[in-house]
Amino acid sequence: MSISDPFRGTPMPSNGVRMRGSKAVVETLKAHGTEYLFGVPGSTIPLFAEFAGRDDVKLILTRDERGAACMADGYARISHKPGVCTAIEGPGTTNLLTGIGEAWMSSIPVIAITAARTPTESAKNPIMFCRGRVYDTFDVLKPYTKWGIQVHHPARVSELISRAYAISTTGRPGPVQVELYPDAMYQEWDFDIAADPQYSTWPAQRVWPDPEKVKAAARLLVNAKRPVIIAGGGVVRASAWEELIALAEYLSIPVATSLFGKGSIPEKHPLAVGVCGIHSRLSANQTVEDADLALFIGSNTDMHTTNKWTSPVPGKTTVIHIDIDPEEIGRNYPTEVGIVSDAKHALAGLILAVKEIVPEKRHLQERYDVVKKRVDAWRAKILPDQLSDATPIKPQRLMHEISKFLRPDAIVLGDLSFSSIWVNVHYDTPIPGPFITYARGFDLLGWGLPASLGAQLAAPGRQVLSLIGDGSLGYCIGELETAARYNIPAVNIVLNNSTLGYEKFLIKYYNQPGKITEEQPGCDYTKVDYAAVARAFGCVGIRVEHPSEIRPALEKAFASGRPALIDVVIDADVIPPSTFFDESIRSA
Ligand SMILES: Cc1ncc(C[n+]2csc(CCOP(=O)(O)OP(=O)(O)O)c2C)c(N)n1
Ligand SMILES: [Mg+2]
Repeated sequence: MSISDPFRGTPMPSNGVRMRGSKAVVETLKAHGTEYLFGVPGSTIPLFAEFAGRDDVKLILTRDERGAACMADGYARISHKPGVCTAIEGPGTTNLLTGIGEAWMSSIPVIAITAARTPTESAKNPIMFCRGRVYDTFDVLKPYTKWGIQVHHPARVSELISRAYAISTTGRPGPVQVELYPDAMYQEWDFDIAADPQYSTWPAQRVWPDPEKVKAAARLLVNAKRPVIIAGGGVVRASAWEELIALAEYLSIPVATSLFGKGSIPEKHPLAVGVCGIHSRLSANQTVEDADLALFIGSNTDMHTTNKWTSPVPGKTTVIHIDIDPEEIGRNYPTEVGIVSDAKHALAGLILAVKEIVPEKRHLQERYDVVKKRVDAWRAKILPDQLSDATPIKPQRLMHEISKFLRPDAIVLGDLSFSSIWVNVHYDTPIPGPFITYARGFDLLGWGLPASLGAQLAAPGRQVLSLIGDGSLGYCIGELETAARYNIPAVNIVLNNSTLGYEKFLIKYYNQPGKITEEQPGCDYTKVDYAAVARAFGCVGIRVEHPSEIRPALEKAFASGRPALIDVVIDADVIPPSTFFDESIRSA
C-alpha cells in the first residue's frame, strides 16, 4: 500500500497498520525502548486512554507537570535512555517549563509531548489559550529546548517523535518538544512504526576528535610542570572513566572534577583531589589554582567549576578544552588547544598520542605526595564535625553516616542549595559511574524528590537516596503521593533547618558589604514534622533529631521496600563549604 504525505504530496511506501495517532505515539515510544511516560492528562486524553490494558510502556501520573519533567530527567540520567513526559497546552506546559529548564541546563535528553488546541478555536479566547495569541504555549518551552515541532496531521506523528529521540540524544544532549494537534492524536493513519536503535540511548552519534589537535594537546600535557585534569559531566555521560584514570595514572596528573563530573574517578584514588569550584574541597581548589596547565574535559567552564572564572587563574594557566559542544570551547578562557569531541574518544586518542611521546608510564611520586598532603589536610579538618554528637545534628555527621551506610553503587541525588554541597563535597564517590547527580544546572528547587522517583524507576533494586532542603521539598511534596501510589522505594532525606538556609546566610553576610545584616526577613518557615506529612501520604516517615538515630533510620527506610522520607533536624547555623562565604566563617 502507498500513502501520500499530505504536506508534500510525495508518495510514501507503507505496509502500515491502521491506528489512531495517539496509539502511534505510544507504539513509537515502545519501539525506542521507552518504559515510562510521566505526566498529567487534559487535552491529551486520547494519549492517556491508550494505556488502558497495557503495561509495556507504563503511565506515571504525577501531581504536577514539573514533577513529570523532573522524573523524566531523573530517569534519563540513570537509565541512559531519554525520559519522556507529557503536559497539556497552557498551564500544563508552563508548569513543565521549570523542569525542562533543569534538563536543558544539565544537558539531559527529555522529550516533552505537549498538546495544542484545534486551530479553529485560535484567537477566540477558548480556555487555556493566551488572549488572542495562537502558538503561545509552544513558544514557552523554546528557550529551554534544542528543537520543537508542531504535529498537525497523524501521518507525521511517529516520524517526528523518532526525530525527537535522534535530536535529544545527539551532540550535546538536551530536551526537545513535540506538540500534538487534536487531529494528530484523534485521527487514524496507516503507520509503519520503526525506531533507529542508536537513538534509544544517549549519548548517541559520538564525535571523534581531530588527530592533529590531539597530538598538540598531548605535547602540552607531557611538558607541563603542574598539570591538572578537570573532568566534567561529559566524562561521566560518555562512560569514559577508565580512559580518564588511565591517562591520569600514565602521566601522574591530579584529577579534579566538576559537580557533574563527580563519578569520573573514585575519590579515594591517590590522584583524586575532589570537586573544584564554588562548592568544593579545599584540596581541589588548591590544586587547580596552583596548576600551570588545566585540561578541561567534558566540562563547560561554568561559574561553579571555575570558582567564578578565577580558578584556573586566567592568563597564568595554559588551557586545553575538550567538549562535545563547539560553543563551549574557549567560552571563558584563552584556550591553547580546543577540541570538539566525545570525552571517551578524546581520552582514548590522548592516551595513544601521549604514548608516542612518552613510551613508558611516567610515575612522578612528588605529584602523588602533593595530592596526598592536600587531601589528608582536608580530611583531617572535617573529621571532628563528621564524628560530632551535637544536636541539632551537624550535616557533616549526617553525610558521614550516609557514606558508611550506602552500598558503593547507590544512586545519590543532591537537590541544590546545601544538600548538593554536602553531597558533592562530603560524599566520597566510591566507584566511577553516573551515580551522583544534582539540580545544579538551573538550580531548580523542587527537583530532588521527583528526580529520585525517576532514578529509582530506572534502576529497580538499587539504593536511591536523595537529599533535599525543606524549602525545596515544599515545592514538590505532593509527589510523595505519587511515590506511594506506585510504590517507588526511593528514600528522601530532608535537611530540615526550617529556613531557606542559603539565602538567609547570603542576606546576613552580603546584604551590606563588610557588615552583618542582623535580620533576614522572608527566609524562615514554621517547624514542620515532615515525617508525619510523609506518613499521611502513605510513605514511611521517620524523624531524626539525634545523630545516633541516623543509621537506624537509614536501615529502616531501605529495609521497608517502600518510599520513605527521613526528616533530619539539622544545625541551621552551619555554613557549608561554599566559596560564596568567607573562609573564616564557612566549614571545610
Ligand atoms: C525556584 C527557585 N526559587 C528560588 C531559588 C533561590 N534559592 C536558592 S537556594 C534557596 C534556599 C533553599 O532552601 P532549602 O531548600 O530549605 O535548602 P537550604 O538552603 O535550607 O539547605 C533559594 C530560595 C531557586 N534556586 N529556585
Ligand atoms: Mg532549608
